[in-house]
Amino acid sequence: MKKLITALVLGLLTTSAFAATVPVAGEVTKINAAQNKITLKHGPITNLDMGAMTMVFTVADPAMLGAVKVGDKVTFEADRVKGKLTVVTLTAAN
Ligand SMILES: [Cu+2]
Repeated sequence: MKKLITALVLGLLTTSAFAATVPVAGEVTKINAAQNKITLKHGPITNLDMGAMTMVFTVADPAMLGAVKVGDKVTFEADRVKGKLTVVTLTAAN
């Protein structure tokens, strides 16, 4: 029984809700400043259990959108914030 409980605790600790964000490579395909959103073609996001795809994210800070433009290669970190998939850091790759 003790082993089972330990396994359950370890299982909880390894779910994505507890995982730290990791840097991900992406490319900006669309910027929607009015809605505070950015579309990124991105590689796998391990902390969100997500494979490579193109999708829309909310940005944590509207100023992020002024620092990049469509076509830019970027490095970003994403997390689930208040139920929304959110870009929490964003930097142009070069
Ligand atoms: Cu995605």
